[in-house]
Amino acid sequence: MMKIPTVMTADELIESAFRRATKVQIIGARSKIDKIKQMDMAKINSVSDKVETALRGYVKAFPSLDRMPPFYQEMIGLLVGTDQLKKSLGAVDWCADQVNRIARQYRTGIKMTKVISSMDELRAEMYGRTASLLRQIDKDLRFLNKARDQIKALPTIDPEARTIVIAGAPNVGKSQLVAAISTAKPKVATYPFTTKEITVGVLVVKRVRYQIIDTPGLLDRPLDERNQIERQAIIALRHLADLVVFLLDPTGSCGYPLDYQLSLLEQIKEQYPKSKLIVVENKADLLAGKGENPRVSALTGEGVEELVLEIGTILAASSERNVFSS
Ligand SMILES: Nc1nc2c(ncn2[C@@H]2O[C@H](COP(=O)(O)OP(=O)(O)OP(=O)(O)O)[C@@H](O)[C@H]2O)c(=O)[nH]1
Ligand SMILES: [Mg+2]
Repeated sequence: MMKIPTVMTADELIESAFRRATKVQIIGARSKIDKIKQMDMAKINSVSDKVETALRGYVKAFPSLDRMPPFYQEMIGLLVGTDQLKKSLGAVDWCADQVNRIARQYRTGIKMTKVISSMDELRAEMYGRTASLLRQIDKDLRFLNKARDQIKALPTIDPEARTIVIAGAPNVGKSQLVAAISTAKPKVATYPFTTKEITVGVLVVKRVRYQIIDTPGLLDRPLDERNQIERQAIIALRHLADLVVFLLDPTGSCGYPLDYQLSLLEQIKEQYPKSKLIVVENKADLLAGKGENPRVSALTGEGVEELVLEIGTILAASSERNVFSS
């Protein structure tokens, strides 16, 4: 969703900066000693420029969390870790300052000396110190590169579109339903915890475009016991839902008895009392008679069209928007 460049490791940066410096050329030196002096200074500039530009570029490329919509703030906090992110960005910034500082120091040193061998020695020393500074922040650079991949993989949420969040216990057919009614193609499988992250699809009802979100299955347990996968569903419920469709599997073939699912439903209703919520029973193809709530079969398509129309009606009637609110 955001454009962040690949973050190089310390060794990659060192290699690339030193390689670039070998290409430095000096034209029009007045003497041999002048040429060497200029050459060593230019190499130092080249190395420090390259390193500083790369490091400052990383710091700038990472989105500033405070200015992000709360959904992204929480997702990055959950998946990446806000404290470590801030620490690592701080370390990278610090390193850029240090490289700049020692480059200045060694340029002055070279300027002052008249001995050819000390010029080369000073330049080599500057290289060594730069490399060791970079190695000091190698852990941070690697962390940032991983963070970059995680941030890039976050779903793109349209802040303008009304949003439906499909929630429920594991294996009840949430992904099957989202696949049946929207452009999303989440994985559907016979076992629980198939969905490990949020998937976004688009659903058009009466020419209005809605966003629909498939979430990982939730267990009936308190928030502080929820794992990282479940917490993504909670974050979607908290920040994105204009309408929650709570899906039940009354057959229990999902592996969780109906009572268990109803207890989870009560918890969700209590925690998000402001969200509009409808309860839908899935797997109608396996059920006889009528249920307490509207029934669908995400598998055969039975009742699905009615559900979609109902969703459209509810969302069209509500003027309030929830997207990106906290
Ligand atoms: N018979 C029947 N099976 C269904 C129906 N909907 C889903 N299933 C099956 O139920 C199983 C679970 O479906 P998923 O869509 O992966 O369930 P989920 O709720 O997304 O599961 P998690 O992502 O693990 O939480 C799959 O084997 C589906 O084919 C339905 O209406 N009828
Ligand atoms: Mg799923």
